Amino acid sequence: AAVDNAPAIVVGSGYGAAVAALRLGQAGIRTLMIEMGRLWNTAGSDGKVFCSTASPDQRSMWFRTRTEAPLATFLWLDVVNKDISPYPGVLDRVHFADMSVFVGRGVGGGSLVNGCMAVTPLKSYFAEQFPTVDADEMYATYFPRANAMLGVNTVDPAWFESTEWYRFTRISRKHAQNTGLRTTFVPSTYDFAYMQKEAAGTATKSALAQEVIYGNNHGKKSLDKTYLAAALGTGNVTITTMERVRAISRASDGSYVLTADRINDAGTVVETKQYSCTYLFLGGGSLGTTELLVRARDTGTLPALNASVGAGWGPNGNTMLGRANHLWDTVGANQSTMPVMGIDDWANTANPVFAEIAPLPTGLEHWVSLYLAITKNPQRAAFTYDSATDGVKLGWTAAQSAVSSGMAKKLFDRINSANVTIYRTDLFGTPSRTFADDFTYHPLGGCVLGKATDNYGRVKGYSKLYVTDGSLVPGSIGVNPFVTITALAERTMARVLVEDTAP
Ligand code: FAE
Repeated sequence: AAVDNAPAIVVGSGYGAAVAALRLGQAGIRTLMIEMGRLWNTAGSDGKVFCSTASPDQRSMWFRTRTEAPLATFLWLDVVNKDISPYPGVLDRVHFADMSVFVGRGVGGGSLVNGCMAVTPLKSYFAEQFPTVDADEMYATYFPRANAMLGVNTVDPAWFESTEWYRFTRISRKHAQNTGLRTTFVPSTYDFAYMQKEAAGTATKSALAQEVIYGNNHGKKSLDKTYLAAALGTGNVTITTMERVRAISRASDGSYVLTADRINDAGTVVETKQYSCTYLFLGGGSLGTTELLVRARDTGTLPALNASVGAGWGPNGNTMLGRANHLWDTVGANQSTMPVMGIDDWANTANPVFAEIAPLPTGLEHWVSLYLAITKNPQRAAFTYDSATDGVKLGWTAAQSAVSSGMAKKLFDRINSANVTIYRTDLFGTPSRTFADDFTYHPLGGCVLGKATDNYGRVKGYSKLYVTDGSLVPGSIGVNPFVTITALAERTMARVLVEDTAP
Protein backbone atom coordinates (compact mmCIF):
# COMPACT_ATOMS: atom_id res chain seq x y z
CA ALA A 1 0.00 0.00 0.00
CA ALA A 2 1.13 3.51 -0.75
CA VAL A 3 2.69 5.70 1.88
CA ASP A 4 0.88 8.98 2.51
CA ASN A 5 2.99 11.60 4.13
CA ALA A 6 1.94 14.44 6.38
CA PRO A 7 4.21 16.44 8.70
CA ALA A 8 1.82 15.71 11.57
CA ILE A 9 -0.73 12.96 12.14
CA VAL A 10 -3.37 12.99 14.85
CA VAL A 11 -5.02 9.66 15.69
CA GLY A 12 -8.70 10.05 16.66
CA SER A 13 -10.94 13.12 16.67
CA GLY A 14 -12.19 13.43 20.26
CA TYR A 15 -11.24 16.18 22.73
CA GLY A 16 -7.48 15.66 22.93
CA ALA A 17 -7.20 15.06 19.20
CA ALA A 18 -9.28 18.10 18.26
CA VAL A 19 -7.18 20.45 20.39
CA ALA A 20 -3.98 19.06 18.86
CA ALA A 21 -5.29 19.45 15.30
CA LEU A 22 -6.47 23.04 15.79
CA ARG A 23 -3.24 24.22 17.35
CA LEU A 24 -1.10 22.41 14.74
CA GLY A 25 -3.19 23.87 11.94
CA GLN A 26 -2.92 27.38 13.39
CA ALA A 27 0.86 26.94 13.58
CA GLY A 28 0.86 26.28 9.85
CA ILE A 29 1.67 22.58 10.16
CA ARG A 30 -0.12 20.37 7.66
CA THR A 31 -1.98 17.78 9.70
CA LEU A 32 -3.94 14.62 8.95
CA MET A 33 -6.50 13.28 11.45
CA ILE A 34 -7.35 9.58 11.22
CA GLU A 35 -10.71 8.56 12.74
CA MET A 36 -12.11 5.03 12.80
CA GLY A 37 -15.77 6.13 12.94
CA ARG A 38 -18.00 7.99 10.49
CA LEU A 39 -18.40 11.65 9.73
CA TRP A 40 -21.89 12.30 11.09
CA ASN A 41 -23.25 14.88 8.68
CA THR A 42 -25.68 13.02 6.42
CA ALA A 43 -29.36 12.54 7.18
CA GLY A 44 -30.92 9.08 6.94
CA SER A 45 -34.25 8.31 5.28
CA ASP A 46 -36.05 9.87 8.28
CA GLY A 47 -34.35 13.20 7.60
CA LYS A 48 -32.20 12.91 10.73
CA VAL A 49 -28.49 12.35 11.21
CA PHE A 50 -28.88 10.60 14.59
CA CYS A 51 -31.56 8.36 16.10
CA SER A 52 -33.12 8.88 19.53
CA THR A 53 -32.80 6.67 22.61
CA ALA A 54 -36.52 5.89 22.27
CA SER A 55 -36.25 4.28 18.84
CA PRO A 56 -32.67 3.23 18.19
CA ASP A 57 -31.71 1.90 14.77
CA GLN A 58 -28.43 0.88 13.10
CA ARG A 59 -27.03 4.39 13.68
CA SER A 60 -27.10 3.89 17.46
CA MET A 61 -24.28 1.47 18.14
CA TRP A 62 -20.95 0.35 16.69
CA PHE A 63 -21.49 -2.96 14.83
CA ARG A 64 -24.15 -4.57 17.02
CA THR A 65 -27.20 -6.74 16.40
CA ARG A 66 -28.86 -5.40 19.55
CA THR A 67 -28.41 -2.13 21.42
CA GLU A 68 -26.64 -2.23 24.81
CA ALA A 69 -28.00 0.78 26.66
CA PRO A 70 -26.61 1.49 30.14
CA LEU A 71 -30.07 1.24 31.65
CA ALA A 72 -31.06 -2.21 30.45
CA THR A 73 -34.48 -2.92 31.91
CA PHE A 74 -37.59 -1.34 33.39
CA LEU A 75 -39.50 -3.37 35.99
CA TRP A 76 -36.91 -6.03 35.09
CA LEU A 77 -38.39 -6.18 31.56
CA ASP A 78 -36.13 -6.12 28.54
CA VAL A 79 -38.04 -3.20 27.02
CA VAL A 80 -35.14 -0.79 26.57
CA ASN A 81 -32.86 -2.48 24.05
CA LYS A 82 -33.81 -3.11 20.44
CA ASP A 83 -32.57 -5.33 17.62
CA ILE A 84 -30.53 -3.39 15.06
CA SER A 85 -28.47 -4.27 12.03
CA PRO A 86 -24.66 -4.01 12.23
CA TYR A 87 -23.35 -0.64 11.15
CA PRO A 88 -20.64 1.83 12.25
CA GLY A 89 -23.02 3.44 14.76
CA VAL A 90 -22.01 6.32 17.02
CA LEU A 91 -21.85 4.67 20.46
CA ASP A 92 -19.61 1.74 21.30
CA ARG A 93 -19.52 -0.37 24.44
CA VAL A 94 -16.15 -2.08 24.76
CA HIS A 95 -16.27 -5.19 26.93
CA PHE A 96 -13.48 -6.33 29.21
CA ALA A 97 -13.72 -9.17 31.74
CA ASP A 98 -15.33 -7.22 34.62
CA MET A 99 -15.82 -3.74 33.16
CA SER A 100 -17.36 -2.34 30.01
CA VAL A 101 -16.58 1.11 28.68
CA PHE A 102 -18.88 3.38 26.66
CA VAL A 103 -17.11 5.50 24.03
CA GLY A 104 -18.15 7.65 21.06
CA ARG A 105 -17.22 6.66 17.50
CA GLY A 106 -17.06 9.23 14.75
CA VAL A 107 -15.69 12.66 13.99
CA GLY A 108 -15.96 14.31 17.40
CA GLY A 109 -15.39 11.17 19.52
CA GLY A 110 -17.14 11.29 22.89
CA SER A 111 -18.59 14.75 22.20
CA LEU A 112 -21.13 13.12 19.85
CA VAL A 113 -22.69 10.93 22.54
CA ASN A 114 -21.99 12.55 25.88
CA GLY A 115 -24.21 14.44 28.29
CA CYS A 116 -22.42 17.77 27.78
CA MET A 117 -21.63 18.25 31.49
CA ALA A 118 -18.67 20.62 31.34
CA VAL A 119 -17.18 20.64 34.81
CA THR A 120 -13.92 22.22 35.86
CA PRO A 121 -12.60 20.18 38.81
CA LEU A 122 -11.94 21.63 42.23
CA LYS A 123 -8.49 23.19 42.06
CA SER A 124 -7.28 21.42 45.18
CA TYR A 125 -8.35 18.03 43.83
CA PHE A 126 -6.77 18.74 40.45
CA ALA A 127 -3.51 19.58 42.24
CA GLU A 128 -3.75 16.34 44.21
CA GLN A 129 -4.19 14.28 41.01
CA PHE A 130 -1.57 16.24 39.04
CA PRO A 131 1.14 17.17 41.57
CA THR A 132 3.65 17.99 38.80
CA VAL A 133 1.35 20.38 36.90
CA ASP A 134 1.31 24.11 37.71
CA ALA A 135 -2.31 24.41 38.90
CA ASP A 136 -2.21 28.22 38.94
CA GLU A 137 -1.33 28.24 35.25
CA MET A 138 -4.04 25.66 34.48
CA TYR A 139 -6.75 27.71 36.22
CA ALA A 140 -5.53 31.05 34.85
CA THR A 141 -4.93 29.98 31.26
CA TYR A 142 -5.85 26.50 30.09
CA PHE A 143 -9.17 25.83 31.83
CA PRO A 144 -10.55 29.22 30.69
CA ARG A 145 -9.24 28.59 27.16
CA ALA A 146 -10.89 25.16 27.03
CA ASN A 147 -14.20 26.43 28.42
CA ALA A 148 -14.31 29.30 25.91
CA MET A 149 -13.47 27.11 22.91
CA LEU A 150 -15.95 24.38 23.93
CA GLY A 151 -18.76 26.96 24.18
CA VAL A 152 -19.60 26.16 27.79
CA ASN A 153 -22.80 27.86 29.04
CA THR A 154 -25.15 27.58 32.02
CA VAL A 155 -28.88 27.09 32.38
CA ASP A 156 -30.89 30.23 33.21
CA PRO A 157 -31.79 29.64 36.88
CA ALA A 158 -35.25 31.23 36.54
CA TRP A 159 -36.12 29.00 33.58
CA PHE A 160 -34.71 25.99 35.42
CA GLU A 161 -37.02 26.66 38.39
CA SER A 162 -40.12 26.94 36.22
CA THR A 163 -39.78 24.42 33.40
CA GLU A 164 -41.45 20.98 33.47
CA TRP A 165 -38.35 19.61 31.70
CA TYR A 166 -36.23 19.90 34.89
CA ARG A 167 -38.81 18.85 37.43
CA PHE A 168 -36.82 15.61 37.86
CA THR A 169 -33.78 17.64 38.89
CA ARG A 170 -35.70 19.82 41.35
CA ILE A 171 -37.13 16.72 43.07
CA SER A 172 -33.64 15.25 43.49
CA ARG A 173 -32.39 18.59 44.76
CA LYS A 174 -35.17 18.68 47.36
CA HIS A 175 -34.24 15.20 48.55
CA ALA A 176 -30.57 16.18 48.78
CA GLN A 177 -31.49 19.30 50.75
CA ASN A 178 -33.68 17.23 53.09
CA THR A 179 -30.51 15.23 53.79
CA GLY A 180 -28.45 18.35 54.47
CA LEU A 181 -26.44 17.88 51.26
CA ARG A 182 -25.15 20.57 48.92
CA THR A 183 -26.22 20.68 45.26
CA THR A 184 -24.53 22.65 42.54
CA PHE A 185 -25.44 23.70 39.00
CA VAL A 186 -23.10 22.24 36.38
CA PRO A 187 -22.21 24.06 33.15
CA SER A 188 -22.87 22.43 29.79
CA THR A 189 -21.91 22.39 26.13
CA TYR A 190 -25.58 22.06 25.18
CA ASP A 191 -26.93 25.42 24.00
CA PHE A 192 -29.54 26.42 26.60
CA ALA A 193 -30.89 29.23 24.43
CA TYR A 194 -31.74 26.52 21.90
CA MET A 195 -33.25 24.30 24.61
CA GLN A 196 -35.56 27.12 25.74
CA LYS A 197 -36.76 27.42 22.14
CA GLU A 198 -37.37 23.67 22.09
CA ALA A 199 -39.50 24.04 25.20
CA ALA A 200 -41.36 26.99 23.68
CA GLY A 201 -42.10 24.96 20.57
CA THR A 202 -40.18 27.28 18.25
CA ALA A 203 -37.27 24.93 17.46
CA THR A 204 -36.99 21.25 16.58
CA LYS A 205 -36.65 19.25 19.78
CA SER A 206 -33.42 17.36 20.48
CA ALA A 207 -32.52 17.33 24.21
CA LEU A 208 -36.27 17.52 24.76
CA ALA A 209 -36.86 14.63 22.33
CA GLN A 210 -34.85 11.91 24.11
CA GLU A 211 -31.75 12.46 22.02
CA VAL A 212 -28.37 12.08 23.74
CA ILE A 213 -26.28 8.88 23.89
CA TYR A 214 -26.93 8.04 20.22
CA GLY A 215 -26.24 11.64 19.20
CA ASN A 216 -28.15 14.94 19.15
CA ASN A 217 -29.55 16.38 15.93
CA HIS A 218 -29.61 19.92 17.36
CA GLY A 219 -28.35 22.03 20.25
CA LYS A 220 -25.23 20.06 21.16
CA LYS A 221 -21.98 21.95 20.64
CA SER A 222 -20.05 18.81 19.77
CA LEU A 223 -16.43 19.11 18.65
CA ASP A 224 -17.34 19.08 14.95
CA LYS A 225 -19.02 22.46 15.61
CA THR A 226 -16.22 23.93 17.77
CA TYR A 227 -12.58 22.79 17.77
CA LEU A 228 -12.77 20.66 14.64
CA ALA A 229 -14.59 23.30 12.60
CA ALA A 230 -11.88 25.78 13.60
CA ALA A 231 -9.15 23.24 12.80
CA LEU A 232 -10.53 22.65 9.30
CA GLY A 233 -10.86 26.41 8.94
CA THR A 234 -7.10 26.84 9.21
CA GLY A 235 -6.81 25.14 5.81
CA ASN A 236 -4.03 22.93 7.14
CA VAL A 237 -6.06 20.09 8.63
CA THR A 238 -7.80 17.22 6.87
CA ILE A 239 -9.73 14.32 8.39
CA THR A 240 -9.98 10.82 7.02
CA THR A 241 -12.70 8.56 8.43
CA MET A 242 -13.51 4.85 8.74
CA GLU A 243 -9.83 4.06 9.16
CA ARG A 244 -8.59 2.34 12.29
CA VAL A 245 -4.92 2.75 13.10
CA ARG A 246 -3.59 -0.67 14.07
CA ALA A 247 0.20 -0.43 14.29
CA ILE A 248 2.86 2.22 14.89
CA SER A 249 6.55 1.82 14.18
CA ARG A 250 9.52 4.06 13.59
CA ALA A 251 11.51 4.29 10.37
CA SER A 252 15.31 4.62 10.37
CA ASP A 253 15.03 8.37 9.65
CA GLY A 254 13.03 8.82 12.87
CA SER A 255 9.65 9.30 11.20
CA TYR A 256 6.63 7.33 12.41
CA VAL A 257 4.93 4.78 10.22
CA LEU A 258 1.27 3.97 10.84
CA THR A 259 -0.70 1.02 9.52
CA ALA A 260 -4.42 1.70 9.23
CA ASP A 261 -7.30 -0.58 8.20
CA ARG A 262 -10.01 1.10 6.18
CA ILE A 263 -13.43 -0.48 6.75
CA ASN A 264 -16.75 -0.26 4.92
CA ASP A 265 -20.25 0.01 6.43
CA ALA A 266 -20.30 -3.75 6.97
CA GLY A 267 -17.09 -3.53 9.02
CA THR A 268 -15.06 -5.39 6.42
CA VAL A 269 -11.47 -4.25 5.94
CA VAL A 270 -11.33 -3.07 2.35
CA GLU A 271 -7.81 -1.64 2.32
CA THR A 272 -4.75 -1.50 4.54
CA LYS A 273 -2.92 1.81 4.30
CA GLN A 274 0.41 3.13 5.49
CA TYR A 275 1.05 6.68 6.58
CA SER A 276 4.21 8.35 7.68
CA CYS A 277 4.73 11.53 9.65
CA THR A 278 7.31 13.48 11.64
CA TYR A 279 5.06 14.37 14.58
CA LEU A 280 2.55 11.86 15.91
CA PHE A 281 -0.22 12.87 18.32
CA LEU A 282 -2.30 10.12 19.89
CA GLY A 283 -5.89 11.13 20.70
CA GLY A 284 -7.66 7.77 20.47
CA GLY A 285 -8.92 8.14 24.05
CA SER A 286 -7.94 6.14 27.14
CA LEU A 287 -8.78 2.83 25.44
CA GLY A 288 -7.64 3.64 21.90
CA THR A 289 -4.31 5.28 22.67
CA THR A 290 -3.35 2.85 25.42
CA GLU A 291 -4.10 -0.15 23.22
CA LEU A 292 -1.95 1.26 20.41
CA LEU A 293 1.02 1.86 22.70
CA VAL A 294 0.76 -1.39 24.66
CA ARG A 295 0.64 -3.28 21.37
CA ALA A 296 3.57 -1.29 19.96
CA ARG A 297 5.69 -1.96 23.03
CA ASP A 298 4.85 -5.65 23.42
CA THR A 299 5.09 -6.57 19.74
CA GLY A 300 8.42 -4.75 19.58
CA THR A 301 7.54 -2.02 17.07
CA LEU A 302 8.24 0.70 19.69
CA PRO A 303 10.33 -1.29 22.17
CA ALA A 304 11.61 1.68 24.18
CA LEU A 305 8.15 2.44 25.64
CA ASN A 306 8.34 2.11 29.40
CA ALA A 307 6.50 -0.16 31.85
CA SER A 308 4.04 2.61 32.80
CA VAL A 309 2.37 2.33 29.39
CA GLY A 310 -0.89 0.48 30.11
CA ALA A 311 -0.91 1.24 33.85
CA GLY A 312 -2.89 3.62 36.04
CA TRP A 313 -6.35 3.04 34.55
CA GLY A 314 -9.58 3.76 36.40
CA PRO A 315 -13.31 4.33 35.66
CA ASN A 316 -13.50 7.68 37.54
CA GLY A 317 -15.36 5.80 40.31
CA ASN A 318 -18.54 5.62 38.19
CA THR A 319 -21.65 3.94 39.59
CA MET A 320 -25.23 4.38 38.38
CA LEU A 321 -28.27 3.94 40.61
CA GLY A 322 -31.96 4.76 40.84
CA ARG A 323 -34.24 5.69 43.76
CA ALA A 324 -38.00 5.17 43.94
CA ASN A 325 -39.90 8.29 44.90
CA HIS A 326 -43.17 8.71 46.80
CA LEU A 327 -46.28 9.02 44.65
CA TRP A 328 -46.54 12.75 45.41
CA ASP A 329 -42.96 13.38 44.27
CA THR A 330 -43.51 13.13 40.54
CA VAL A 331 -40.45 13.54 38.33
CA GLY A 332 -42.45 14.41 35.21
CA ALA A 333 -43.11 12.62 31.94
CA ASN A 334 -41.08 15.30 30.16
CA GLN A 335 -37.35 15.30 30.95
CA SER A 336 -34.46 17.03 29.24
CA THR A 337 -31.63 14.61 28.44
CA MET A 338 -29.00 17.15 29.55
CA PRO A 339 -28.10 17.04 33.26
CA VAL A 340 -27.63 20.44 34.91
CA MET A 341 -27.06 19.67 38.58
CA GLY A 342 -25.00 17.48 40.85
CA ILE A 343 -25.04 16.54 44.53
CA ASP A 344 -21.64 17.68 45.71
CA ASP A 345 -20.39 15.77 48.74
CA TRP A 346 -16.75 15.78 47.59
CA ALA A 347 -15.69 17.76 50.65
CA ASN A 348 -16.78 14.85 52.85
CA THR A 349 -13.29 13.42 53.31
CA ALA A 350 -14.62 10.19 54.81
CA ASN A 351 -16.59 9.41 51.64
CA PRO A 352 -16.14 11.84 48.72
CA VAL A 353 -18.90 11.52 46.07
CA PHE A 354 -20.14 13.83 43.29
CA ALA A 355 -23.47 12.56 41.96
CA GLU A 356 -24.91 13.86 38.72
CA ILE A 357 -28.71 14.07 38.77
CA ALA A 358 -29.37 12.09 35.60
CA PRO A 359 -32.48 12.13 33.44
CA LEU A 360 -34.56 9.07 32.62
CA PRO A 361 -36.72 10.35 29.78
CA THR A 362 -39.36 7.76 28.85
CA GLY A 363 -42.30 10.05 28.08
CA LEU A 364 -44.14 8.58 31.07
CA GLU A 365 -44.18 9.37 34.78
CA HIS A 366 -42.09 6.68 36.46
CA TRP A 367 -41.17 8.21 39.88
CA VAL A 368 -37.50 7.23 39.40
CA SER A 369 -34.62 9.48 40.41
CA LEU A 370 -31.53 8.38 38.52
CA TYR A 371 -27.90 9.26 39.36
CA LEU A 372 -24.45 8.78 37.93
CA ALA A 373 -22.17 8.89 40.95
CA ILE A 374 -18.49 9.75 40.64
CA THR A 375 -16.67 8.39 43.67
CA LYS A 376 -13.11 8.80 44.90
CA ASN A 377 -12.27 5.16 44.27
CA PRO A 378 -8.47 4.83 44.58
CA GLN A 379 -8.33 1.46 42.76
CA ARG A 380 -6.37 1.24 39.49
CA ALA A 381 -5.84 -1.46 36.89
CA ALA A 382 -3.54 -2.16 33.96
CA PHE A 383 -3.94 -3.20 30.33
CA THR A 384 -1.88 -6.13 29.08
CA TYR A 385 -1.23 -7.22 25.52
CA ASP A 386 -3.07 -10.35 24.39
CA SER A 387 -1.25 -11.94 21.46
CA ALA A 388 -4.14 -14.32 20.77
CA THR A 389 -6.40 -11.43 19.74
CA ASP A 390 -3.73 -8.79 19.05
CA GLY A 391 -5.78 -6.71 21.51
CA VAL A 392 -5.54 -5.79 25.17
CA LYS A 393 -7.02 -7.17 28.37
CA LEU A 394 -7.98 -4.97 31.30
CA GLY A 395 -7.18 -6.21 34.79
CA TRP A 396 -10.04 -4.32 36.50
CA THR A 397 -12.07 -6.60 38.82
CA ALA A 398 -15.61 -6.65 40.22
CA ALA A 399 -14.12 -6.19 43.71
CA GLN A 400 -12.59 -2.91 42.53
CA SER A 401 -16.00 -1.75 41.25
CA ALA A 402 -17.53 -2.65 44.60
CA VAL A 403 -15.42 0.12 46.15
CA SER A 404 -17.30 2.67 44.00
CA SER A 405 -20.69 1.20 44.86
CA GLY A 406 -19.85 1.06 48.53
CA MET A 407 -19.12 4.78 48.51
CA ALA A 408 -22.27 5.60 46.52
CA LYS A 409 -24.30 3.46 48.91
CA LYS A 410 -23.08 5.39 51.93
CA LEU A 411 -24.31 8.64 50.38
CA PHE A 412 -27.60 7.35 49.00
CA ASP A 413 -28.47 5.38 52.15
CA ARG A 414 -28.44 8.78 53.90
CA ILE A 415 -30.66 10.30 51.19
CA ASN A 416 -33.10 7.37 51.36
CA SER A 417 -33.24 7.47 55.11
CA ALA A 418 -33.86 11.24 55.26
CA ASN A 419 -36.64 10.96 52.67
CA VAL A 420 -38.03 7.53 53.65
CA THR A 421 -37.42 6.20 50.14
CA ILE A 422 -35.84 3.06 48.69
CA TYR A 423 -33.60 2.03 45.77
CA ARG A 424 -34.95 0.82 42.42
CA THR A 425 -33.57 -2.64 41.70
CA ASP A 426 -35.28 -3.28 38.35
CA LEU A 427 -33.23 -0.98 36.11
CA PHE A 428 -30.01 -2.83 35.48
CA GLY A 429 -31.12 -6.26 34.31
CA THR A 430 -31.99 -9.49 36.09
CA PRO A 431 -31.36 -10.60 38.78
CA SER A 432 -32.13 -7.44 40.75
CA ARG A 433 -29.31 -4.96 41.07
CA THR A 434 -29.10 -1.68 42.93
CA PHE A 435 -25.78 -0.36 41.61
CA ALA A 436 -24.57 -0.55 38.02
CA ASP A 437 -20.84 -0.35 38.62
CA ASP A 438 -19.74 -2.71 35.84
CA PHE A 439 -19.65 0.01 33.19
CA THR A 440 -18.12 3.47 32.90
CA TYR A 441 -18.61 6.57 30.81
CA HIS A 442 -15.30 7.97 32.03
CA PRO A 443 -12.34 5.76 31.07
CA LEU A 444 -9.22 7.52 32.33
CA GLY A 445 -5.53 6.66 32.40
CA GLY A 446 -3.36 4.04 30.75
CA CYS A 447 -0.60 6.49 29.71
CA VAL A 448 -0.46 8.66 32.81
CA LEU A 449 1.11 12.13 32.65
CA GLY A 450 4.57 12.14 34.17
CA LYS A 451 4.82 8.33 34.10
CA ALA A 452 4.30 6.96 30.58
CA THR A 453 4.96 10.50 29.31
CA ASP A 454 6.90 13.49 30.51
CA ASN A 455 5.09 16.34 32.26
CA TYR A 456 3.68 17.57 28.91
CA GLY A 457 2.45 14.37 27.27
CA ARG A 458 5.65 13.58 25.36
CA VAL A 459 5.91 9.79 25.33
CA LYS A 460 9.01 8.62 27.21
CA GLY A 461 11.54 6.74 25.10
CA TYR A 462 10.68 8.56 21.84
CA SER A 463 10.79 12.08 20.49
CA LYS A 464 7.97 13.81 18.57
CA LEU A 465 5.43 11.28 19.90
CA TYR A 466 2.64 12.68 22.11
CA VAL A 467 -0.44 11.62 24.06
CA THR A 468 -3.12 14.32 24.27
CA ASP A 469 -6.25 12.53 25.56
CA GLY A 470 -7.90 10.97 28.61
CA SER A 471 -5.13 8.38 28.94
CA LEU A 472 -3.06 11.06 30.68
CA VAL A 473 -5.50 11.43 33.60
CA PRO A 474 -4.49 9.11 36.47
CA GLY A 475 -7.76 7.20 36.78
CA SER A 476 -9.85 9.80 38.61
CA ILE A 477 -10.66 13.49 38.32
CA GLY A 478 -13.69 13.69 40.63
CA VAL A 479 -16.00 15.29 38.05
CA ASN A 480 -17.01 14.63 34.44
CA PRO A 481 -13.70 14.65 32.58
CA PHE A 482 -13.81 16.31 29.17
CA VAL A 483 -13.01 19.86 30.28
CA THR A 484 -9.90 18.57 32.08
CA ILE A 485 -8.84 16.52 29.05
CA THR A 486 -9.29 19.56 26.79
CA ALA A 487 -7.40 21.91 29.10
CA LEU A 488 -4.48 19.49 29.50
CA ALA A 489 -4.28 19.14 25.71
CA GLU A 490 -4.18 22.94 25.39
CA ARG A 491 -1.29 22.99 27.86
CA THR A 492 0.58 20.29 25.94
CA MET A 493 0.14 22.04 22.60
CA ALA A 494 1.21 25.43 23.95
CA ARG A 495 4.47 23.89 25.14
CA VAL A 496 5.17 21.52 22.26
CA LEU A 497 4.59 24.06 19.51
CA VAL A 498 7.15 26.37 21.10
CA GLU A 499 9.79 23.81 22.05
CA ASP A 500 9.55 20.90 19.61
CA THR A 501 8.69 22.30 16.19
CA ALA A 502 11.33 24.94 15.63
CA PRO A 503 12.21 24.89 11.90
P1 FAE B 1 -12.57 10.35 22.82
O1 FAE B 1 -13.49 11.52 22.89
O2 FAE B 1 -13.08 9.03 23.26
O3 FAE B 1 -12.08 10.26 21.31
C1 FAE B 1 -11.30 9.20 20.82
C2 FAE B 1 -11.57 9.06 19.33
O4 FAE B 1 -10.54 8.28 18.74
C3 FAE B 1 -12.89 8.37 19.00
O5 FAE B 1 -13.57 9.10 18.02
C4 FAE B 1 -12.45 7.00 18.48
O6 FAE B 1 -13.34 6.47 17.50
C5 FAE B 1 -11.10 7.32 17.87
N1 FAE B 1 -10.17 6.19 17.85
C6 FAE B 1 -9.84 5.40 18.88
N2 FAE B 1 -8.91 4.48 18.53
C7 FAE B 1 -8.63 4.74 17.21
C8 FAE B 1 -7.75 4.14 16.27
N3 FAE B 1 -6.96 3.10 16.60
N4 FAE B 1 -7.73 4.63 15.01
C9 FAE B 1 -8.53 5.67 14.66
N5 FAE B 1 -9.38 6.28 15.52
C10 FAE B 1 -9.42 5.82 16.79
O7 FAE B 1 -11.23 10.61 23.64
N6 FAE B 1 -17.72 13.62 29.96
C11 FAE B 1 -18.00 14.82 30.48
O8 FAE B 1 -17.08 15.59 30.81
N7 FAE B 1 -19.31 15.24 30.63
C12 FAE B 1 -20.36 14.43 30.28
O9 FAE B 1 -21.53 14.83 30.42
C13 FAE B 1 -20.08 13.15 29.76
N8 FAE B 1 -21.08 12.29 29.41
C14 FAE B 1 -20.76 11.11 28.78
C15 FAE B 1 -21.80 10.29 28.30
C16 FAE B 1 -21.50 9.15 27.57
C17 FAE B 1 -22.61 8.26 27.06
C18 FAE B 1 -20.15 8.80 27.31
C19 FAE B 1 -19.79 7.58 26.51
C20 FAE B 1 -19.12 9.60 27.79
C21 FAE B 1 -19.42 10.75 28.52
N9 FAE B 1 -18.41 11.59 28.98
C22 FAE B 1 -18.72 12.79 29.57
C23 FAE B 1 -16.98 11.24 28.82
C24 FAE B 1 -16.30 12.03 27.70
O10 FAE B 1 -17.06 11.99 26.52
C25 FAE B 1 -14.89 11.46 27.51
O11 FAE B 1 -14.18 11.64 28.71
C26 FAE B 1 -14.14 12.14 26.37
O12 FAE B 1 -14.82 12.01 25.15
C27 FAE B 1 -12.73 11.56 26.24
O13 FAE B 1 -12.00 12.36 25.32
P2 FAE B 1 -10.71 11.79 24.62
O14 FAE B 1 -10.11 12.86 23.82
O15 FAE B 1 -9.87 11.10 25.63
